[in-house]
Formats: sequence, C-alpha cells, structure tokens
Amino acid sequence: MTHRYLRAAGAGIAAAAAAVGVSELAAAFVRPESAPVAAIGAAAIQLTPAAVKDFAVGTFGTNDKTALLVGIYLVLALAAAGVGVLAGRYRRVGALCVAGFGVLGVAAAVTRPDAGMLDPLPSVLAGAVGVGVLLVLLRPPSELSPAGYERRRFLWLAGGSVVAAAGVGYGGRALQHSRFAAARSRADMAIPRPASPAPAVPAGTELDVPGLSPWRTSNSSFYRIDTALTIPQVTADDWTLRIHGRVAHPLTLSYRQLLDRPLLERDITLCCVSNPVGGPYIGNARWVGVRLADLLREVGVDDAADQLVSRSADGMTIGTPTKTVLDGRDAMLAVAMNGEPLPVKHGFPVRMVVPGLYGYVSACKWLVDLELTTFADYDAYWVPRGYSARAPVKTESRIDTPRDGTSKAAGRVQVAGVAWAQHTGIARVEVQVDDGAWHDARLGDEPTADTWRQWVYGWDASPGTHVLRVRATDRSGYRQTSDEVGEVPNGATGWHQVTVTIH
Ligand SMILES: Nc1nc2c(c(=O)[nH]1)N[C@H]1C(S)=C(S)[C@@H](COP(=O)(O)O)O[C@H]1N2
Ligand SMILES: [Mo]
Repeated sequence: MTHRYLRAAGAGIAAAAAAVGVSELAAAFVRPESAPVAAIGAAAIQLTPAAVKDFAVGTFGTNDKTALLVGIYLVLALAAAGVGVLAGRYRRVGALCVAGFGVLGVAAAVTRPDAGMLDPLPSVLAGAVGVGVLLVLLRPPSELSPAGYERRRFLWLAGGSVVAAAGVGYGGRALQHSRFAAARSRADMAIPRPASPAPAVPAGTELDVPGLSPWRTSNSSFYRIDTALTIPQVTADDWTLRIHGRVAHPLTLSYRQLLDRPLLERDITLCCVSNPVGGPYIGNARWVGVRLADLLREVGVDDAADQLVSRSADGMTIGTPTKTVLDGRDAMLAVAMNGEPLPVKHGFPVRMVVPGLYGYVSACKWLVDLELTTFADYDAYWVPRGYSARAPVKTESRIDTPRDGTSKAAGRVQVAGVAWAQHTGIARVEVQVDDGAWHDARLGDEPTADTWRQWVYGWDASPGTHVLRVRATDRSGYRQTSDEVGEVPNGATGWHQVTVTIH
C-alpha cells in the first residue's frame, strides 16, 4: 500500500522536475523571466502584502530571492508529490493538475509588464513534458511482465527523468546567465547625473500632428543596424577600453573610471548611411556620455594620426576623422540613451556617438578599443566593401504624413515630416504639390543643430491624385539636391515624394 503511494509521489516529483528542467532550457532561448518558476515567483512577489515582503527582506536580507526560489522549489516538490498520489488514483485529474502548472506559468508570464510574444513558450513546454512524464511513469503494470521488472523499470525511468531534468535545467540556467549577462549587468547600472545637462528643449520643438514621427525616438522604436548575429554580451564589470596607437600616453579605462568622469547629456540624431530617401533608419535620442575630445587630449594624439579607429567586442571596426572629434562638437562615449543605461542592442555598456557623421563612420557599439592611426594605414570594415572612408551626413528630409498611397478627404491636410542636417542645422523646408510652386513649411523649434527638425505644411487638398514633394535647406545655405543617388558609397540623395488620393 505505502509502496504504491511512494511510487505515485515519485512519479509526480519526476514529472515536475522534467517540466521545470525543460522550461529553464527553453527560457534560455526566450528570456530568463519567461521560465514558469521565475514568472510565478515574480507574480507571487507582486501579490505578496508589503508587510510579508518586509519580513522576508528583514529575515533573509539580500538572500530573500534565493530563499524565495528555494521556497518555490520546496512547495513545488510537495505539491508534485501530492499530485502524483492523486494521479495514482485518478490519472486524468493528476494530469490536469500538472497541465495547470503550465497554465499558471503562462498566465504569470504573459501578465508581466514587458511580456513578449514567446514568453508563454517555456510554460507550455513545461506543462506538456510534465503531463507526458507523469502518464508514462504511471502506466498500469502489465500482467505479463516478470516479477520485479515493473519496479526496476519505474525506478530507472523516474530516476532517469530527475537526473536528466537536473542536467537540462542546470544547463539552461547556465545558458541564461551567459546569453543574458549584459541585460543582467545593465539592470544593476545607475547612470550618474550629468555635469553638463542637455540644452532645454523649447515647447515648440514637438509639433502636434498625427502621424508625424515624435521628435524624440523611444528606445523601443529606435532603428537597429549592425552585423551582429547574436548580440555581444559585454558586462560593465568586464568592460575595459584601451586607447592606444599614435598617442603619447596610452590609457586603459574601466567602466567605473569612465562614469567617474564629468558626463555630458545631449540630444543627437543618429542616421544610417543605408537609409534610402524617405527611409526609417534614423532616430533622435538623448545620450549621456564622456566627451571624447577630453580623453583624446589626455592621451596626447600624434599630429599625423588623422583617423580614430573604434573596435567593438565583436570585431567591428569603424574609422572616424580625428579632427572631426576634436573640432568642438559633442562627440562622446555614450553610456545612456533616453534616460536608461544603453540598451544591450544599442551597444551596452559603451558606444560612440558623433553628431553629423553616419553611424558606420562614428557610432561603434559594444566599444572596447580606440586606436589612433591614419587613413593611409588602415581601412575600417566598410571601406573595402565599397563605402567611403569619410561620410558626413547629407542634408535630407522626409514626409511622414500623409503616407504614400493613402487616401484623404478634401480640405485642409497637414503634410508633415522631419528634416536633418546634423551639426549644420535646418534653416528651411519647402513642400511642392504636383510640380507647382514650392511652399514654405512651418518648422518646429530647434534646441540644437545636432538633431532633426519637425516641419508641417497645411495643404488645401482638392479631389484627385496628387504628388507631394519635400526639400530642405540647411544653415550653410545648401539646398537638398534633387539628384537621385543610391546609398552606396556615402548616403542617398533625392527628394522624398508621396502620392495621395483626395476624395
Ligand atoms: N559594433 C558595431 N557597431 C556598429 C555597427 C555594427 O555593425 N557593429 N553598425 C553601425 C551602423 S552602420 C549604424 S547606422 C549604427 C546604428 O546604431 P543603432 O543600431 O543603435 O541604431 O551603429 C553603428 N555601430
Ligand atoms: Mo549604418
């Protein structure tokens, strides 16, 4: 009798172990927070009254998370044993309970504030594997098997499941740690207050037009361009930056040492050379970082070193003219983006940002090395691949609304978009309808010349099909060319146009 209960309880525990093990491995490919144990644990913390939390933190100190995990595993093991016993009698009910654990995990995972599409996956797998293992282990013994055979078979299967689950689960946790090391490190980071805050952003900078790109691009909608198949995992603790080459005093900096320097905060628009006319590979963010010119002055750059080569943890090389970095513009080693530590996919812990240059000649992410050299001596990654060694951003403009191919009611239509000429500034934006005269658009305010500028033109639209075109003039007096040139070798040009139907 007892023997039967023990066996059923063992089956329950083995099923739970297999479920958890598989889910931890799956979470290594989704994200650590999606594992059912982590998700249910987080939900439990959410639902726990503050008094209990205070008691837990007071009793276990900073080990309260470990205590919670151990507690969850113990509760899980006990519940699993109980479910096993139940399943010994009513197999379906037992199986439903195990499936219920998966359902609970899914519910906990999808209700997390930042839940992603794949977050239910580890819990779904946990439920399926748990039910499978339980049913196999509790298969009724066959009348024909020799004495003792069933018992040995059970012990091997149950023991094997637990051992395999422990291995898979442990491996999954290890994989989570290495695959998400940077995210973990980033979560621990606090960026000090900048010594030099960003210039005030006038109220008129942001024009209130539906469909117009916000003046500041959020981190989640900021474009991402790089050659990284898997995102480099660099932790702040492991990070060092070596500055060397043609310098008088080579320097190596830790992340702490970098943060201890005076920080500047600036709004800067970053743009990709591969952005086609009217394209999306441009965004404006608030960056915090260390002034690159200060560091270069400290190491004493050789006069002949006309190229600064930045290298990333994944081996990307980017070449920037030394004199551009030293000409007084706010070129920086950035550690924060829009009020958060640099997102991992945008280069955590440190990247370069240089106003006025395309990303591939300035904006090295996961930066670990700066070498002073010459353009004659060294070609950075994209140069032998057909792109120019030097590439200042070209003056361009884009219509965000109305969108190409859409239809609008006749009457007043707000035509609006953005225009950019980083580090020069936008002086004028004009809109043309159907090869007619050019009309001045109203410009948003401009806190700095390093950002794009919003514009809007109120168009009295009459029924029919119309072509709208935009062109910008920058503060140097240069008017955006209508010549249509492709992205290679140093940025596309031409006037953006959209066709709309007015009814
Ligand atoms: N390490 C590394 N840094 C990189 C790149 C890259 O491929 N690898 N791409 C560059 C290019 S081409 C651009 S346009 C910008 C894009 O930065 P974002 O992904 O943060 O928008 O990063 C630059 N920095
Ligand atoms: Mo780019």
